[in-house]
Amino acid sequence: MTTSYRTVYAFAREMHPKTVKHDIQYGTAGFRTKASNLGYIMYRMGLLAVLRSRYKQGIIGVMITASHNPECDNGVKLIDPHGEMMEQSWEELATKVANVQDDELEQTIRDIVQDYNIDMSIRVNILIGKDTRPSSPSLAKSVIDGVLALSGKPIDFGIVTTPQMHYFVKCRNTQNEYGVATEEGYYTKLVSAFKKLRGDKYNNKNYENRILYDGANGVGAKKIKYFQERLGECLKIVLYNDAGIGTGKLNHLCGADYVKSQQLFPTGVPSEPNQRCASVDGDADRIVFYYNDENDKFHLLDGDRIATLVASYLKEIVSETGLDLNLGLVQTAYANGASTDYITESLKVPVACVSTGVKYLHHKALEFDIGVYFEANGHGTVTFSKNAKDKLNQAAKGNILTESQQQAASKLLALIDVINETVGDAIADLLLVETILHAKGWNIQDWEQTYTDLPNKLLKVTVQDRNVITTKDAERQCVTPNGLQEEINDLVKKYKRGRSFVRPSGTEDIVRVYAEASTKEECDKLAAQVAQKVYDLAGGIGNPPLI
Ligand code: G16
Repeated sequence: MTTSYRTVYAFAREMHPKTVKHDIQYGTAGFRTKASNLGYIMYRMGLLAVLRSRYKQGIIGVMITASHNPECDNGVKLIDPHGEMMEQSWEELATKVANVQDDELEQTIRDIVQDYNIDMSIRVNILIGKDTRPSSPSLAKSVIDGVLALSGKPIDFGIVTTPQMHYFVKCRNTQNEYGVATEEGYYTKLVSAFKKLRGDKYNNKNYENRILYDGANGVGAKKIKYFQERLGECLKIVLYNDAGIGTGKLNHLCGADYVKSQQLFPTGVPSEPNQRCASVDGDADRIVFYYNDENDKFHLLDGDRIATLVASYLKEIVSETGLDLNLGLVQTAYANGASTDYITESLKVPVACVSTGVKYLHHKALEFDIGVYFEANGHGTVTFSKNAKDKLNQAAKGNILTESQQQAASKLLALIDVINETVGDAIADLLLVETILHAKGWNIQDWEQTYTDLPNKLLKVTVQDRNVITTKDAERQCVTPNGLQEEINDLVKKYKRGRSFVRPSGTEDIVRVYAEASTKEECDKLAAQVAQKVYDLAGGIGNPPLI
């Protein structure tokens, strides 16, 4: 044991010395910064993963990715045994382990072992995956060194999507009950369920089985090919932005984050009037849909749209089963006001609002039998409680229900298998949306017509220290700097259906500004004015935002 702890410092000093003086924070989805600053953080997260694994007595996952960030960045997401993001109570420990000096690392590890009463003799496996960034292989090596320094066993899954890693972790921890913990197992589970639901009729009414897919030049482009092979004519996925490894174009002018935040058609995808398109992000955990109409006007169907489509469909099937299952939807402050109105007033589904970050949405969703959660940026999934699954399994088998109720229960069970319940999964979500559109016989315009989005705008403001901005009420209110919220309130009052909030990003070194209002002009103006206030009161640097 002592030897093992010594290795911790020896490896740190010799191979992974701390290179950054300032503290690096655990953000919305783990540590994320310039890849060149991350070697020692990765090593230390390898150590932490082993501690967490021994503490939880389960398999832990480490995913190396900076998702939507530019290619020069990288990051790390830790995955808990249920396949969810690491529990928040350990984020503080992660920050501590990441930032202590090299010669304090050994003692920090000792303290954690003691405080959490961790049995260091337990054999543990740590699953490691990475995205296509050129920096990822060497960072994976650092994680592996961390795992080995505490005598854990690293299992390298190579280049995979983030949601695949979450899936593998859950499968391993459930002894493959959730699915087989291999890429093949993942493809087979999703594709078989999708094909079962689709049947022989590939098109239905207004629905046509062809979609243009923007792979963001990342792992989402690599992995969709396995689906194309397996789906064949059943769903024609036409792939664009598949530049492969190291081309320097990851997420550049394409991908889900670009399309959502710029509200623009991505580069590299041909504009065919009224054709349904989808973009995923750099680690394929987010997806947004869109099309250009015959006048070349861009139409976006983001995470709010996916949430409403999924919730309305689930509500229908649940009612067809006749079962008593409570369905709820979870959003963040970024959710378009019109979507929230539609969910509460038309769908009559309860809505909860939580802070940004899948970790918050996921936990809230677990409170329902069926919890649908989506961030407006396209990150989300559906969770099903054990109670819901038990009832559905019984209903599908038993004789207590009518035939149509039994069929609805079987359909819902198949739908569960199209969904990756562990985390937002762009490709699983694509299959889910395609299944629902097919079932409804809808094209993308039919989907869009369910309600009208309020014009909305996202801006970024660079400030000296983004932490001067603190928030409350699920990030809808700004607490500091003093006076900023009052200024925002005064501005919002001037606009019909105006709403705006600001928050520090947890993945980029910027402050995010969101605004919505009844017209595009007013919305753009409100966003720019709020951004200017942030610049003035929160220590803006560089060029002031344009009004
Ligand atoms: C991560 C999180 C998301 C969050 C996004 C942006 O996504 O998983 O929940 O919405 O960052 O966060 P922030 O506004 O704090 O920068 P991804 O896809 O980049 O991993």
